[in-house]
Amino acid sequence: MSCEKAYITTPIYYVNDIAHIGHAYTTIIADTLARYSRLSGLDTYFLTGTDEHGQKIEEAAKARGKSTQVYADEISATFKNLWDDFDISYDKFIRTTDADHMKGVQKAFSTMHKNGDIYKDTYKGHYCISCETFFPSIQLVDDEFCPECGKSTTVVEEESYFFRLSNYQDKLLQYYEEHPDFILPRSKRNEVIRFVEGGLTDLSITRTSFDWGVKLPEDLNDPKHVMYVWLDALMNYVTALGYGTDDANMDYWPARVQLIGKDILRFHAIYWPAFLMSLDLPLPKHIAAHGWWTRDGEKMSKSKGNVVNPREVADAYGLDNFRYFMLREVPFGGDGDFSQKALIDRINSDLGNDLGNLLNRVIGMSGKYFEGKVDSSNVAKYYQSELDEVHASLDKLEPLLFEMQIHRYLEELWRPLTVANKAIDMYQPWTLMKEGKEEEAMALNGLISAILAKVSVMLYPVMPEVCTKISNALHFTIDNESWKTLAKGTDLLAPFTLEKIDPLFPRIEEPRLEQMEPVDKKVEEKKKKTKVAEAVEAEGIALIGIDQFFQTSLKVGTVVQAEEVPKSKKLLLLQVDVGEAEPRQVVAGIKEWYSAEDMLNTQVCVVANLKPAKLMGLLSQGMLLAAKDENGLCMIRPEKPKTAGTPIG
Ligand code: ME8
Repeated sequence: MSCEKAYITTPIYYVNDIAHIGHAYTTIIADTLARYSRLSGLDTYFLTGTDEHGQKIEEAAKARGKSTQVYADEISATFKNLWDDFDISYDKFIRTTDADHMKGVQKAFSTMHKNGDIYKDTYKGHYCISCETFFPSIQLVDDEFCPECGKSTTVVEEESYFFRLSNYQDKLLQYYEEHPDFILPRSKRNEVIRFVEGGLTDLSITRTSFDWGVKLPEDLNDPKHVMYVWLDALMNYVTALGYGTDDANMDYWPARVQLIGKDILRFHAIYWPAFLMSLDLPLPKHIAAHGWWTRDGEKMSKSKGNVVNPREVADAYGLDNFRYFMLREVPFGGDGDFSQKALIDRINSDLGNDLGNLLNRVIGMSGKYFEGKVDSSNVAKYYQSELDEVHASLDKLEPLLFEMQIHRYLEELWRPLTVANKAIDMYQPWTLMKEGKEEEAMALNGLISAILAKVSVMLYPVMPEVCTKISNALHFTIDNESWKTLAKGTDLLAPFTLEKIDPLFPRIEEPRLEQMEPVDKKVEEKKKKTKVAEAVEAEGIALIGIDQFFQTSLKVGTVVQAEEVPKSKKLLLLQVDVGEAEPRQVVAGIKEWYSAEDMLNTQVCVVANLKPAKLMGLLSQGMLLAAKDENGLCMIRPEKPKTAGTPIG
């Protein structure tokens, strides 16, 4: 009998630099899903790998004076080694420079071409090498800068093959409509739908101005073109299964979950399904987009040099602890901040106090009163209501995981631990023993051990090493059988003698990483400060480059309407003309110093590219510049009247 299949993928990572915790996060979530999937008896295939073509990689290699292939080999190996050291349970590590992959991509190109979805024309527009993305001029910031990363774009005018993405607009919208959980979390789905409804233009899918990419199929006889890196990269999800070569594992397709970061949602939720439709292949069940990790509140990126090295964190705090922290700390889809303090709090509190202590208590209890023996025969007789509560919680878990509510999964999984800790406090084994209620005390011992066993089966996908230690101590094995009987079923443990083990989560008092090192020497160089920089930084001001400054769009605005926000002591509701089709609504916390009347028809300076936020239920689409000292606050305004929308900088 063939068993149900589950194919789980991560994005393939660019080899322009080594891995940071963002990459580790995606991979750890995917690993958790793959482990759970195997545990629950699904025939699971887990893919990860590296994305090695494109202009960005060619330039990164050049900058290091290496041949592109040698450079790609080196960095790809650092990803693979990291995942191996992290015991990531992938079934295949694909590289886009693999011959089979390249053959598969060519096959896909030919098929799309035969299906009438590819034509040749000229591309004229802007290209951001860092994002490997084309942008029409209208989307650029100040006619030049990339709207995604803020870097300067390159003007491209070259012959190109195009994919008829515009033909897929209606089909995609219909698909999103009919499959409301195709994009997870659902909040991200609306973003995609709005984008597609805004109109899709055909996609340039080949380049002629550089060489580092997959060539077109030979029958097209057009050797100066290489494929656009995103077409090449997205195809990895099926070429890894043998698409275009031997089809060996294509029965794993469509994927159950394709895990990505929110930065690449558009590629996966629009281009990828359109390519698949063109190839007559089914679409994945879920595209799941997680949020962004920052470090101590700052955006973390390879180019900024403030990346957190996952290996350092895992070495200092333990790999399983790091895995637990990442999955528990942030609701899936939301952004998270990495700080050692938050990590230490999670380890000491959730892991040490709730889980570790429980194991210590049961080891202590059985050692002191029963020579280490645990017998569950009478658990139901004394503690049925506790068992019912535990089983009710466990029953809720599985859907949470595959709906990508992993933080909720862990939250719910902690309830049985609370039941166990409460039971000890309430029934007090030492009192039971004093009162001669030995059978009841042993049953309590059995209850706590069973709860620990059940929790460790379900926690295993997140913390495999720790849970294996717990299961060894409790004399059972975590596998599909125990998943069925202990975690999904109501079985208890067979009688056993508890092994004493060292505490799993010794308390952490101090941060273990003095200063987290940047991951790259180049970054180290960048950090060497000039005298001026030192003086400025001594004032507690972090230096930024001009390109970072230009990421902020500042504009002159005219306040065309102003009113008080009811029930608010601080807020005014302003409509500010910043030279766009409609005025922007800005909620400003200035009422202590300015009345609505004071503000009306005056000019202000507006931060115009802030993400909209809600204040007291009102949408605010910008921020006003102001200065505040002990004498109060004043607005920063242009010295002379300026046309609304005039850029500042
Ligand atoms: O985009 N926080 O590769 P990439 C959370 N090659 N996740 C982060 C992160 C952060 N600060 N930084 C990176 C590419 N990630 C393409 C993908 S797939 C066909 C091609 C994670 O090396 C996140 O999952 O830039 C993001 O989507 C991925 O790394 C991008 O890695």
